[in-house]
This record gives sequence, structure tokens and C-alpha cells, in this order.
Amino acid sequence: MSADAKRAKTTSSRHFDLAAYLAAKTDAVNAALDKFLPAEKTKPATIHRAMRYSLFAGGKRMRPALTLAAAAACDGTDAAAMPLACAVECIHTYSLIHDDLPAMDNDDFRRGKPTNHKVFGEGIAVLAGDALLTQAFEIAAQCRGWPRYSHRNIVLEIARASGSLQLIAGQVADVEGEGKKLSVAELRYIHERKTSALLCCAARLGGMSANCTPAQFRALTDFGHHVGLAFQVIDDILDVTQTSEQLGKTAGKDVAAQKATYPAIVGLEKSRRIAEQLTSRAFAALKTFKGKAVALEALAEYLLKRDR
Ligand code: GRG
Repeated sequence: MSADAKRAKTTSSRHFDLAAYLAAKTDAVNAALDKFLPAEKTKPATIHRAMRYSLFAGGKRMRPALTLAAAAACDGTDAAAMPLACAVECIHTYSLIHDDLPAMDNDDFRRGKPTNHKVFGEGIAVLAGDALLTQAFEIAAQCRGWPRYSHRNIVLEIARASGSLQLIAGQVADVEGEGKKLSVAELRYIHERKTSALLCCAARLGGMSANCTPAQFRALTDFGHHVGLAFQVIDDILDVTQTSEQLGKTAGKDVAAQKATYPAIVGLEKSRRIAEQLTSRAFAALKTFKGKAVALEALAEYLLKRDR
């Protein structure tokens, strides 16, 4: 990590036990998701099995962790943030199921297991993605609202991050960019939408659940935006440096699909420096929390150093 990034961190985050934090939050999120989703045997059982198959296949749970950590930075509680943390994970999982379809990236492995369509067939995989997207709004509607962050605001937040101007826009640009030589600006357009929008939304929802101040909301937006961009640069790097076994999904896909990535455009070393700079910007955004954002700091550092 760069000297800048190290300086921007608080002392307390260096002593933060992120592994224990993530293990506890993952358990809590999994238990909440299990309650929110229809039971596996609920008719039609196939769709509920398919939804649960991908949701509980072993994702890193980074987005819900960001929601819970952002809530804590604003003195909120896990209980209030949990519906929103679960809603974001449902949207993320839907996007992965659809991204893996033969019509899109055509991937056989995800989260260390055969992809949804490999197990349930394409039709059910499309429906499982659709159902998880819808489920996200049903879960989010069960959160507590505030005068400043009403249910209307929360629905708009999630719909905008996952709609045709953000998540889907990024995916469209990604698909249309295959085999083309993109500029760094065009690549950033894709990353901002395909990846950063939902990570940023995860952080903002945590703040909303805690009735955060407008200044805290701006800080979480700035933090989420930069962490989200760093996340995708690292994802691009891992695609060329790690094996499929390490990633739990097919490695080397970007090169094979002739996708524009940071390593392809600027090289590995510069890509690492860009990810560090973005993470430094994310740390800087947390200053306003005056040491209360230790979990967010630790998450940002983990996302930079992750190997899967
Ligand atoms: C509507 C047909 C249709 C498709 C939508 C929007 C979309 C498909 C796909 C975008 C999803 C995508 C692959 C975004 C890139 C973000 C990314 C690096 C995801 C992987 O996130 P991790 O590493 O995954 O957090 P885990 O499995 O750990 O949760």
C-alpha cells in the first residue's frame, strides 16, 4: 500500500480483526437471508432451490459487509441495516447469475461451484435472477424508514444503482466493448456502472438505515465510489494473476473474451498503483467519521489486498 494510503488510515483500524468481523457478519447476513427467502420446499420448489443455490454458494459478502459497516460508522445498528444489506446481496447475486448465462459471459463456475444454469438449466437461471432482483425490493421494503430517508428514497436508491443507467448500463458497455480497443475513460465508465454503482449503493444504504447526516451521506458516497472502482481494478488484476481454483470462477476470461481491462491497457504495475490511489481516496473520505469508521477502513484495505 502507498505511503499516502497508510497515512490516511487511523491507528485503530490497524488493530481491527477483520477476519473475525467478516465471519460474524457473514453468519448474520446468511441467517437473515435464510429468513427473508421462501423456504427451499415452498412451491414452486425449483425456483426457490435455484435462488438459494447461488445465494448460499459462498460469496464474499462484501456488499452486505459494507452496508453494515457504513451503518456502524453512523452509529446505526445491524438490525436496522440488515434488510438493506440482504437486498443488495440479492441484487448482486442476480447479476452474477445473469452474467454467467450462455447469452452473456457463458461461465461454468461461480463461487467455486457450477453456475446456476449448469445446474438448473438456462430458463430457471433467468427466472432465479429475476426472482432475486424482485426479492431484493420485497426485503428492502421491510426496513425502517426515516423522514430523511423514506422508503421511497430507499427504493429509488436501489432501483437507480441497479437500473439501465448504472449496473445494466455498465454491463451493456462491457458487452459492446468486447474485442474493441477502449480508452481508460471508456473503461472507467464501465467500472463506475458495472461495479462501483452497487458497492457505493451498499455503503449509502448503510448510512440511510442509520439516519446519517447529509455530510456523512456525502462521505459514504465518496468512499463507496472509490472503493468500488478499486474493487474492479483489483478484479481485473486477479483475472490475470490468479488461478480458477483460487478465484472460484474461471480465470483468464477477460483476455479470452478480448475485454478491455486495466492490466490490458496500462499494464499490471500501473494497475496496482491506480488501485492504491483509489483506495487512498476512499480512506480520505472517511475522515469525517473521526475514527468511527474502522470497519470500513479495514474493508477497503482488504479489498485492495484480496487474492480472490
Ligand atoms: C439483466 C441479462 C441481465 C444481466 C445483468 C448487470 C449484470 C447482468 C452483470 C453485472 C455483474 C458483474 C459481473 C459485475 C462485475 C462486478 C464483480 C467483480 C462481481 C464479483 O463480485 P465479488 O468478487 O463476488 O464480490 P462474490 O461471489 O464474492 O460475491
